[in-house]
Amino acid sequence: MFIDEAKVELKSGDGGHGCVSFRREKFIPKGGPDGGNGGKGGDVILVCDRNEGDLQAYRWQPHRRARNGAPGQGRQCAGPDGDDLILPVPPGTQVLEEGSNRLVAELTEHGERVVLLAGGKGGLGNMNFKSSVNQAPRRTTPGYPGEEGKFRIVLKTIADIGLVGYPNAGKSTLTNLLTAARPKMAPYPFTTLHVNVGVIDYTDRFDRIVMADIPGLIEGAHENRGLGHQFLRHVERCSLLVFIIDMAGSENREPWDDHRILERELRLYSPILAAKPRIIVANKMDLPAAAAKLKKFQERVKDMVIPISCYSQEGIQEFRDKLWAAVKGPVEQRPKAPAPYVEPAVAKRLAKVHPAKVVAPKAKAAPVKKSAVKAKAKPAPAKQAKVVAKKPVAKKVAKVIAKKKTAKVVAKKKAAPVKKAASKSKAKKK
Ligand SMILES: Nc1nc2c(ncn2[C@@H]2O[C@H](COP(=O)(O)OP(=O)(O)OP(=O)(O)O)[C@@H](O)[C@H]2O)c(=O)[nH]1
Ligand SMILES: [Mg+2]
Repeated sequence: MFIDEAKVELKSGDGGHGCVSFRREKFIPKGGPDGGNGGKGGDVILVCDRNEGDLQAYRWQPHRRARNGAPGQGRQCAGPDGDDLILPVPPGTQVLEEGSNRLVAELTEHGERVVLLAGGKGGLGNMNFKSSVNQAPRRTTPGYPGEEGKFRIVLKTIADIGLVGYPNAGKSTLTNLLTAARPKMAPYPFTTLHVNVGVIDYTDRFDRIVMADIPGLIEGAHENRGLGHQFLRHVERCSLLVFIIDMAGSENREPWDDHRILERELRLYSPILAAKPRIIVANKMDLPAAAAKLKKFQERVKDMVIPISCYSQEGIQEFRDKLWAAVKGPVEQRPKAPAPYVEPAVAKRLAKVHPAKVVAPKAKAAPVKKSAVKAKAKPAPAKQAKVVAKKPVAKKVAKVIAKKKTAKVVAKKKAAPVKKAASKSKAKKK
């Protein structure tokens, strides 16, 4: 049985008490205090060990404690320290405080050590308290108590890619084909009951990709239907998700419905997991119904789709290459994280409040554009206003100019009779 979660109660060792003792020897009267210190209590230490497969040991033996330090002894002898409690855990283990669910420790690398609970310090023997004024002290200090706590230990498998799909989609068959792992495969749902980790060897590239095959997801897994969705924690650390979809659409399901439901279940488990980049593997392409459905499926889905068949091994080499490019290749070649999902109802409401911020679907894009156009059109009245404001000025100026012109004309007209009169007087003189 594979156990990936366990509750434990741990306690580090108490420190040993200090000792009261006096030196008693022939010919040495009043030898003085020689009580030694107590030993330190043992620590509780977690050690990451790649040879550990799961947390079974903790499920069956949840109460563990380190040894106490021994009390001090006469002749200035300190008590021995208590042995540490070494707890080996598989890579990817998280330790959470029970109740608060605070992450206390996380071990990912082989050989990593974490002191979870420190042992209590030993007490002081009476030899520490001698002085010129107190030459026979009977004083000691007790050992400090060790720490204790209740923890939840959770294993989150470390893998580069995680296979996500409906039961019977062919996840275990693909793992068998590409890696040396041998998960059980059978034509009935929920064959796989726990995570299986396999390694895809790229000997030509001197590289490898670790793949996690997890149990199948079904609609309502977030409500504990099927095997629930807790095992998705094993793909939480993956850098890429690989959706395996049965393209032949067995059990009266359509591949695009499977894809939609898988996406939804991921979102309901964790939005962080749903935001991971993904590629889609269209499996069972050897079956007759698959080719027609693949076309329809590709029209509906934006992510990269790789058609394969685990039976005929069609597309397997291409899948291996694309997988390597997506996980280890240049950053530009890797699939990008999907755009954050917004529920249609929420998108509608948000569009009303923040029209510019919501990326509305195509049909709704028009009102945003209109508003944008309106927003652009708004400054126009201001310009008009300027023009309007300018007009009266222009009119006034025009009036003033007109007045000046008329005045000049009048002046000229008035001046003309003077000239005529002058010419008349000149004629009279002649
Ligand atoms: N025709 C055909 N059948 C396939 C192909 N791949 C897998 N199968 C069959 O599909 C069935 C289910 O395969 P599994 O690998 O056990 O599926 P799974 O996704 O691991 O299923 P669970 O462990 O139940 O979640 C088996 O009978 C396989 O032989 C394929 O490419 N073509
Ligand atoms: Mg399986």
